[in-house]
Amino acid sequence: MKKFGSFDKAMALIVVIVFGSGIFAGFLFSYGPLAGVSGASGSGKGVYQLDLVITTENWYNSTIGVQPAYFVVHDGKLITSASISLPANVPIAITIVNYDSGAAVVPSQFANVTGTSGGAVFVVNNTNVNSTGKSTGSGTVISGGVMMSSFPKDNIAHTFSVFKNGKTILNIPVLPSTTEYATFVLSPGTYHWQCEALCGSGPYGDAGAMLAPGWMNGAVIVK
Ligand SMILES: [Cu+2]
Repeated sequence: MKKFGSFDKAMALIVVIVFGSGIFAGFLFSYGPLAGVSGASGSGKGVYQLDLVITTENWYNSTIGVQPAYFVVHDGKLITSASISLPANVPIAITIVNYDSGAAVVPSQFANVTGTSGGAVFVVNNTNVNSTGKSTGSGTVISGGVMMSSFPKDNIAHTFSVFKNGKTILNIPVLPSTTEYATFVLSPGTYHWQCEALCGSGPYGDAGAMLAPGWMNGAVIVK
């Protein structure tokens, strides 16, 4: 075991542990990056980390070409999001890394956050230079990061929306080219997740990925 003699090294280690393990999202319990970083060593206990990545250049078929898709990060790999298993009654810290720079049409009720702690999402700075918000000037341009509970409905790329018996349990709108953090808790059961932004193919954007499990919808099994 290596000993860390200096404060700097200890802090560096903490930063590596916090960011490297994905526990960073746990800071949402205390609603602020500073509070979270200082309390991160304890806040990871009992928190389940769900890391999702949205990429755009995924080959769908020869008619449609490429489509966007959600993936789950598991053991350092991207795996299908067709069925997401989560523990029941445990805080789920979700991280959504969105590489999609374009916005899609979203019904207005899905522009608001539902079901997260504090009814909000922590949104971190646009990650692509050419993202919609920056290139048009009409979108949401975030300096650093900010807590958001309602989003501009014309500047949402995707949503991570979870339903049970037709009821919206969770709704996280995802801005173009951002990373978002939130926490939520689910009771046992079988849920359905769906992106509510019309990000697929066809004249209305409601085909292709929107209809395909593991692309823009799937099951959420909570037990
Ligand atoms: Cu989508």
